[in-house]
Amino acid sequence: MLMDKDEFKTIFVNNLQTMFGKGIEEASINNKYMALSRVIRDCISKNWMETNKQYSETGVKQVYYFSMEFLLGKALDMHLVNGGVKEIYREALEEIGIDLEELEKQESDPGLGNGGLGRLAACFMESMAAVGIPGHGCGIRYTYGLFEQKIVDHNQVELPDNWLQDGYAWEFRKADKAVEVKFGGTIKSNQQGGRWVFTHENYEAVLAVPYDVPIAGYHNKTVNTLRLWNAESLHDSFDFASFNRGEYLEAKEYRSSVGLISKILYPQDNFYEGRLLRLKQQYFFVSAGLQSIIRRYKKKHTSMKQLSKKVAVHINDTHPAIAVPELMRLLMDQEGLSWDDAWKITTETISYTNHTIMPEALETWPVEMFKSLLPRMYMIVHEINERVCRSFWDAYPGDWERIRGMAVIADNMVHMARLAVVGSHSVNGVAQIHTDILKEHIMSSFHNFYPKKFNNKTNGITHRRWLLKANPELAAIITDCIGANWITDPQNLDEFERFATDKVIQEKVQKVKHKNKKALAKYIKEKTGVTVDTRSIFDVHIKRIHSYKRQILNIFHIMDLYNRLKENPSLSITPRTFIFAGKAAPGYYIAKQTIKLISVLASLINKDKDIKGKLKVIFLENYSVSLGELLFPAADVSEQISTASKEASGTGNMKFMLNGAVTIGTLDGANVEIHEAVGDDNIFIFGLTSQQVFDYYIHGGYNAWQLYSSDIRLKTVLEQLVNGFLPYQKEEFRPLYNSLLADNDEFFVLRDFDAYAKAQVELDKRYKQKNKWTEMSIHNIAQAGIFSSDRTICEYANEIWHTKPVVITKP
Ligand code: GFP
Repeated sequence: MLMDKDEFKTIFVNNLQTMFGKGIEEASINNKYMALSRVIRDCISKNWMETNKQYSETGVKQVYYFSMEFLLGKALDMHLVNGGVKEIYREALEEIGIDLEELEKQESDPGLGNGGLGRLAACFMESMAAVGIPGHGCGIRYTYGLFEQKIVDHNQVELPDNWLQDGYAWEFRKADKAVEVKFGGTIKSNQQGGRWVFTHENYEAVLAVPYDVPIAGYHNKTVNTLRLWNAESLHDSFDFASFNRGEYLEAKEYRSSVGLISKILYPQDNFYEGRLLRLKQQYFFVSAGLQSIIRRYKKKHTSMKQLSKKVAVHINDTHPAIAVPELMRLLMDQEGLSWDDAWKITTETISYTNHTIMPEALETWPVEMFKSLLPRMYMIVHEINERVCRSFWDAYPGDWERIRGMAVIADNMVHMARLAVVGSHSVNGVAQIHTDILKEHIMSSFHNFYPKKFNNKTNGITHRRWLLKANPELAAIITDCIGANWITDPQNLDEFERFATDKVIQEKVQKVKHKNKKALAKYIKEKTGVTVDTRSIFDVHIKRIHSYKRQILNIFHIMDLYNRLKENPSLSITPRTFIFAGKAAPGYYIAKQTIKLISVLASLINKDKDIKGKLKVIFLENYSVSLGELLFPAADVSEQISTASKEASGTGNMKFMLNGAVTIGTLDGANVEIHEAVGDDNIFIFGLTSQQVFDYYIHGGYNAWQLYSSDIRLKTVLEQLVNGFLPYQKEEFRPLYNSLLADNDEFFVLRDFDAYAKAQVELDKRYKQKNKWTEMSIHNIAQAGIFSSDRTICEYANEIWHTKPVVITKP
């Protein structure tokens, strides 16, 4: 990075001239943003080339992280922070009359992901570069990211997220590295010289063009690559041949269907919708990614046999599981290897992370669809299935039921999770409890058959984005107390523990929290018109809207609190601001109703003078990485209240903790490990355990009606959904009401209500002791080090990928 202010200014001004033919006075804010990005881009490019050169020269093993989603967040500020130039550039720009923050606002926030899974991939990319792991991402360059959410008349409305509209400053189109991906057609096989040769005929070919995004490390010279593939027509933008044949219309149709492949991100999380286009997207980027990996590998190696020593391919959930047969195809059909050799290399190269146990998220494709879109893939999957089923049979002779539950093709469906398990050498869950559930329940047969494959890698978050960048003043306090080592060695954050009872530090931490709350309050005022009390508890529930995440439980607690305040306006509670944000999948009815309920409730409560401002409810629209960066630092309370066993890990819980918010949560996902890290005194745990939840599912015995009838608070709140109490159409929330009563409350909202309400009372009590609360807050910050994705990434590198960090030396 350029460290000299004057040099920086000269180059910046020069960029304005060469890029836009303008001087500072005429240039628009966007011009200035682009010119600044260019300064950074150019500096990074040198390190980027050098990184690739050194990777290639040292022959170190490369990791490729395949993911349908990378929820990156804005890049400019991150580059400035990681490059250590933020203050220098801010000052330099100020001297020429430019406000850095205004420029930063110009950047679009690439929403190429739905939630946790995509954000995890982005944190991993940042950590790999920071730690020096030679790790690259492989994904899709969606023209439209996750929809933009607006709330209109209490309803979620989805608008297209046209994030590429003004260009994306951080991508490099590499047209010369494009590859072809083939769909449909037929496969002809014949024997040549004693081996089978497969020819693909009458296929539809699509051009996959890579756009590379540099991922720079922290204060080092490593720049890794995130390669995003764009689908393009193989023909020129105008297909003269078809035009001359009078087939212009068809040619146009072809181009638009090709473009569709990388057009839009499916807005589903934890839910699988068997769309052909989705399967097309999966094969598209997986095939393109693997082809490019093999091409690069072959530059240095003549035999494919070393592939797994030089390359690790990691599949983020089952979405890229088609990598298993595709790598087999490339090794056999293209490189001429035998089945056995190809299978050995494939399984040694690929590893897989499972992210959910929700049955509705499990991907299975109808055989007919799979076969006609990907005929060669089907042949290979079929053969894989035959072979693995034979070995299952040897292990469990006669146990048809078990084998049916393990077969890759069963009941006329291709089961992607099973394909991922059999075709990889490592299967990991994302928190200890989740891995245990996989081993003992969901994948117990596989665990029994392949005990060594299963392992746990508890998720993590990059503390550089989520603390150093998002909450610089808290970061500065920490650095003043314990030095700056924690930025590269986050486990050192535990040295901050010593300051938990230090009154001076407590006061500083309180001041920063209050400042962050004020910034959020300002944003809330701008966006919703509601004034919130910055001395109230900021109780924050931000994540995708999903029944298992139980936003409804939180809402019921708010409704009950409101009822109690109406009854007794002098009820002694600490004023609370309940803040929600999150998107609902467009076709997920109950999730959309949940948003509507929050919004309606907010309109009722926020203007009710009787409760003297003790309660406010806020729904912030369009939750994104950028909004998260404003919310986490301002939160007092972190709501992590999913039904135990359902949330594989959660990562928002870690971001809150790192910013000093105290968790109220169930023993689910990584909450269990957060609880272990901070101890009983620094967290509010309540509700059913996952064992109890399983027991209810297996043995029955849960009766929502009984609870409804015996708990007057619940009865009142539930009735209020349907008796006209809410200022909305009376029958609107009947389906929600029914899901809790007629359908017996699948996610145990009523069952956990009492425990939750009690935990909230305890929390309120504790918040009143200001210094005690801050002490808890500091404990949380100090124990957050193990939840850094630097730790997670090192575990993946050591235990799954078997690769080591490389120090990139001077360019
Ligand atoms: C999924 C799981 C989360 C987990 C993330 C990352 O998140 O519990 O933390 O993956 O492993 F549900 P979503 O993509 O569904 O948000």
